[in-house]
Amino acid sequence: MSKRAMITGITGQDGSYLAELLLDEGYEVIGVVRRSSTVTFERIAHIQDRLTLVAGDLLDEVSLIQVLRDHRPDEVYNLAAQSFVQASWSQPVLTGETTALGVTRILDAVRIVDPEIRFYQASSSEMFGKVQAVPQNEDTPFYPRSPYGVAKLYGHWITVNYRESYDLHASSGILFNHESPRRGFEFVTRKVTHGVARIKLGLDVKLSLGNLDAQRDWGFAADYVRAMWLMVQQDAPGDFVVATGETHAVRELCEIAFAVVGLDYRDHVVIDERFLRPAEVDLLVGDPSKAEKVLGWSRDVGFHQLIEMMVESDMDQVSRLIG
Ligand code: NAP
Ligand code: F7E
Repeated sequence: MSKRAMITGITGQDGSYLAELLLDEGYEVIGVVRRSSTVTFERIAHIQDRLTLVAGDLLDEVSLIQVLRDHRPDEVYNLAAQSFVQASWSQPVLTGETTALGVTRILDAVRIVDPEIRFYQASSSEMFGKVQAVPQNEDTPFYPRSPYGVAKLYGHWITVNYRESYDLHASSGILFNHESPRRGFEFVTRKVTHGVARIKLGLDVKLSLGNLDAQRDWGFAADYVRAMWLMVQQDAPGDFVVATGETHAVRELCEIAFAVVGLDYRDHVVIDERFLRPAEVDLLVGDPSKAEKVLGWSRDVGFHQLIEMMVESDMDQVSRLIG
């Protein structure tokens, strides 16, 4: 009999890649989607007829209990969140309700409906924030620097706590930044690759950005969802850093992305203070040794290849738009 997995956040970047992976592995996939006035299924349109989509919201525990009762999954992947760091300063309470307390709601729903369900929590390198060691691994102390980072830290510890309190098979993936052609437009990689395409195709001249000196460990989303699945397949649950082990500045991202289409970023990028953050995370670089050793995980796509892939995809997309 095929296994059944439930994904919250299935309409997001990671949800769409994870759904593809689980379908390929022969799972029946249930996607939890929140009600909105317009449909947000763009990223899963190509697989929608193979998914079961059900209504639920991380703000409403009863809805989560109901979908678990109705569909009785073997595995739950909690990817839903208010995931944009910058927005977490303008909506700190909503971010806390969704990204922090939402984790308790879904964990509690699992505990009530069937504590045998295996659980994955989407934790984040933003929990390291003002980093206390370089590179960061599972033992590095946390120091979050945004309401989002603080909320994710709560989500991480409540997952550990439910594992220890109720013996749940609950794992937490501490994932560093991961990107793809399906990344939201407000995140810096996609903002840059989409901006490059619009400039190259004559729709824009300038691209406004914030801090070009920030450094991130950027990987490819499709590689990272494989690590999520591997965590849930282990005999014992645990916490795992998933990263490339390399770090690059936003400036370098710009250099590479503009160069893909033969442009120099210095002719187009302007600094706009609106994109600076009240508190910045200056440097992130992860040590994925534990994931490599225990899960047998490794990444296929490197930074340069990732940015090229995103620029090429945005060139296609913007070209189609202008006909
Ligand atoms: P994303 O593209 O922003 O997707 C977020 C998903 O959460 C969307 O499907 C969204 O639904 C859903 N959602 C938001 N609020 C909800 C609510 N109240 N109830 C139910 N669903 C809700 O994020 P992502 O990049 O795929 O990231 C997936 C997860 O990994 C997130 O938890 C994120 O914080 C975490 N993470 C991401 C990264 C990264 O670099 N991408 C790194 C570490 C951790 P709508 O479509 O309706 O908005
Ligand atoms: O910013 C700088 C910005 O918004 C990266 C989320 O998936 O990864 C993501 O969080 C860096 C920051 O991602 C602009 O200041 C400069 O230093 O792409 P980002 P993030 O904040 O690292 C973590 C792991 C998550 O968990 C989150 O969910 O780029 N930056 N100029 C800019 N950033 C943006 N967005 N826009 C700019 O114009």
